[in-house]
Amino acid sequence: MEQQTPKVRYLKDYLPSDFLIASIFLHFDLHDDYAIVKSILNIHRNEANQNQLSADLVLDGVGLELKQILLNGVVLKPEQYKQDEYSLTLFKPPAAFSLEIEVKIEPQRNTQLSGLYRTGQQFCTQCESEGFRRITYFLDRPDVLVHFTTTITANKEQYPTLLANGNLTDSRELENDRHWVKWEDPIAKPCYLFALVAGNLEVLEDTFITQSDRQVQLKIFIEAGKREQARFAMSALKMAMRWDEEVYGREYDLDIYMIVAVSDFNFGAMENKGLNIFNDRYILAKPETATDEDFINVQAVVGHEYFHNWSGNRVTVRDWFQITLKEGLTVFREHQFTADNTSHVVKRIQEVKTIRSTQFAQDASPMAHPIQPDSYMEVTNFYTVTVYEKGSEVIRMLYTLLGAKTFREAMDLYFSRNDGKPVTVHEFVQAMADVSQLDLTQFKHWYEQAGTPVLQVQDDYDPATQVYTLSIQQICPPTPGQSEKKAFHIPFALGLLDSQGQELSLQLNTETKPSESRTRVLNIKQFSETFQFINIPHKPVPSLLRHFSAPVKLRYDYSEDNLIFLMSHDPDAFNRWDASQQLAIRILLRLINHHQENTSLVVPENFIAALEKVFKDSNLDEAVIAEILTLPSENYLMEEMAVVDPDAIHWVREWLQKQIAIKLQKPFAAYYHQHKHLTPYGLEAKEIAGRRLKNAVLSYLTLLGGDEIYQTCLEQFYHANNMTDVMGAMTALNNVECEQRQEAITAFYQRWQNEALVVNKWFSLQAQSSLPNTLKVVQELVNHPAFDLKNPNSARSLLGSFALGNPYRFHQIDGKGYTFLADYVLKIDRFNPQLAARILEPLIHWKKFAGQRPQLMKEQLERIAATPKLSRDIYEIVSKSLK
Ligand code: B3K
Ligand code: ZN
Repeated sequence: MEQQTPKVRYLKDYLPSDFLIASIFLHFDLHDDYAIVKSILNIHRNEANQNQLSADLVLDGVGLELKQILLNGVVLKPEQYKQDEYSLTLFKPPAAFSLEIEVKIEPQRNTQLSGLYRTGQQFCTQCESEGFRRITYFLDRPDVLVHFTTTITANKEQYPTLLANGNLTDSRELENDRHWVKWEDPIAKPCYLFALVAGNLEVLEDTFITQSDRQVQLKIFIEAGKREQARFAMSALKMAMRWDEEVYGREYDLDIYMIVAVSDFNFGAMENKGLNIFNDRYILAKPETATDEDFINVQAVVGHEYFHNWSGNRVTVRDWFQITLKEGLTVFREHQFTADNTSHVVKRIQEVKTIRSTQFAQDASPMAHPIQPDSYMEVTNFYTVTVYEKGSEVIRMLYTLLGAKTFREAMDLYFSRNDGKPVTVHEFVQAMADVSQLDLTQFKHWYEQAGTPVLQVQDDYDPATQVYTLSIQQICPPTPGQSEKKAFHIPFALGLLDSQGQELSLQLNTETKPSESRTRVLNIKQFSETFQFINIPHKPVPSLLRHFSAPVKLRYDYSEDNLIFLMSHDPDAFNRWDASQQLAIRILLRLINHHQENTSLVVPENFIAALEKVFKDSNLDEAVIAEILTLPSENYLMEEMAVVDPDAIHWVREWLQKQIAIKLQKPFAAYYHQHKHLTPYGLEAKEIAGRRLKNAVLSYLTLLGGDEIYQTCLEQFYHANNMTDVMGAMTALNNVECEQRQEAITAFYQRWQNEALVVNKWFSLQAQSSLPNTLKVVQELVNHPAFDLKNPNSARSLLGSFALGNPYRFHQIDGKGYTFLADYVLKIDRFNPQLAARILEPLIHWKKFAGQRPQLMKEQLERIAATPKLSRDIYEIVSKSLK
């Protein structure tokens, strides 16, 4: 590779900053084609730092045009400092001093959406992780906490709304149609939490009374005309504020909380202190344009960013190796919040699906990393499903080990002990250990070791002694840089069922009496362990890894009969679903084998009969029924195969779906016709579940083909009073070549062409079709007038949906999908590396595929690697993938 190899940063090299900044006065002078940023920094040496390595002060800065620099009011001479592409070094400054810096930047040319940039007619910022250095010279690291005062001037007509963190303390009119505002943030923060917004925005306002009776002003800023669409987000915000008080005792600390929705944003949203900036897809929602899932996501992301105010902002991170300290914890809190407001079982099922279909894959890839990585080239590559979702699973395990009450006490201690400090995962685990008195030394391996442990379980029942023995082995596969693993501490939840499906009481041979709960958590700490349950009258059926009590792969040789038994009898609804998944996987893998060997496929009557029983079980939540009826995704199946054959996976999965549809046509049709009638749209869990099952059933029925059912889809499409049902009909039609599909696609665009977020659904749907011409369609859609490669939502809806959401067509054997993706990765890398890195992801798993695919994928990776001037983001992923 020709480019300069980016530097690798190591956790072990962490050193505190030699200098600290007590306060910054920041002034922004905004113009359409440039901005002047003046700052006054009050700097002093870090007395606490014994190392005192450098006498020089090195400030971070990228893409800045330095206009002026003064130390204690005196202009610096050229020999007193030096500048390079990434920094400004001051030679031997005094122990305490003020530094005045003036730089010029060009936000309108900032296409990577990091730092200060333009979106539509607005200015906004994104500083995490290292965006602040694109605004001015600074110590751009999270362990430097600073008091911010921000002033802004801009044209009054174009930018009537001027926002920054904290409280608005002053404002005035200026000459030449300009105005000036002053914002002061009373709470010291790292610069990654800085935010500024300027624009002509509408606002939705409300208030919240905190538990200690303080009034907080709430404001959500949106583009003109969209106020109504922010109401749901506002109610979600108030729910989140109340929930955090009730569940964690956490109260909001400032007098104002603002959210701004923008349409160009690299990810979901950002928790800037008092001024969240959101991707508008997680704010705007109305029934005609947002699906049930969209509504739930809005609630989740609004909650997530709000919860960061304590887990992330008040207690922040020492360095960027600690992302999971705030993200894993905040995802866990967000999941609890969503579960409390929807359904615990359904929410858990969805979390586990994400872990199994995407996180397990990452853990088995060349980019595998522990939730606390020990090195990186580009930190933005580490905002991953591992750091976030597996990070949340690790917190959940602590929650399981400590129990709700002790966990809450430990959280209280964590917050009070570390308030206002930048800390590491160590401080978090320490608070958990101190309160619970548990030894968590071994548990910490979850933070340090990558890879998905496999739990191999064997059992034995002795009728003579009535002892049931479980032998458990954990195997921890090697990952890049970690060939040997230490044993994990794994909480393993299980129940034992008798032949009627009743839960047996559980007593280990080491215990004097049975435990109260019928779900028992075993602590697995060795590579190999045995547990004996006594007084078990008959051979039980084990219900293992309940609620997915640890992010592991469970291997236990269930008979199909046992899985069917669990599917219909486990009192634990989550494990009913999980049994259906295990059985489906087993059947699908067997069918795939037969398909590859060209032997004829035998319909799994027992499985389909079990599905029918579940479908007719009136005691079960309809959303859980829908989940059980949904076969494991192609991505999850890919994870379960040693050599992945995407064609066989797709073909067999569809074949099995058809068999289910044939057998259950009658009850499905009856259900659909009973439930198709319009009712007013509502977001109660029951209403959402009803739509979910109705649309699942419609998809099955559509697989059977025929004009009549296609027409039924079209009717639902035209008559629906909400986007969930519109999309349900479109999804059902999406994989069949028929007039009705074409009609729906055309009509959908006609109707929604002015709503960018809805047009993205239209792109996404077409990109996910299994029809043979999908790649061609995607290649045409990139030239569609509504497609905007520079807008991350738009780019992801088409390119991401195709490459990540449509493995069958992306991995088509001629390799054209790979070339197409690589072309776009290179194109996007030139203007937005973070976006390019996300799109590149599917190519990194090249080694595990069947046929010529590995070779073809590798060629594209090599082509990317050989391209000059790659970003650090792409360089890191490509070079690690090719190792
Ligand atoms: N903390 C941000 C993510 C920042 C990503 C930077 N590349 C949003 C969140 O997780 O809440
Ligand atoms: Zn977060």
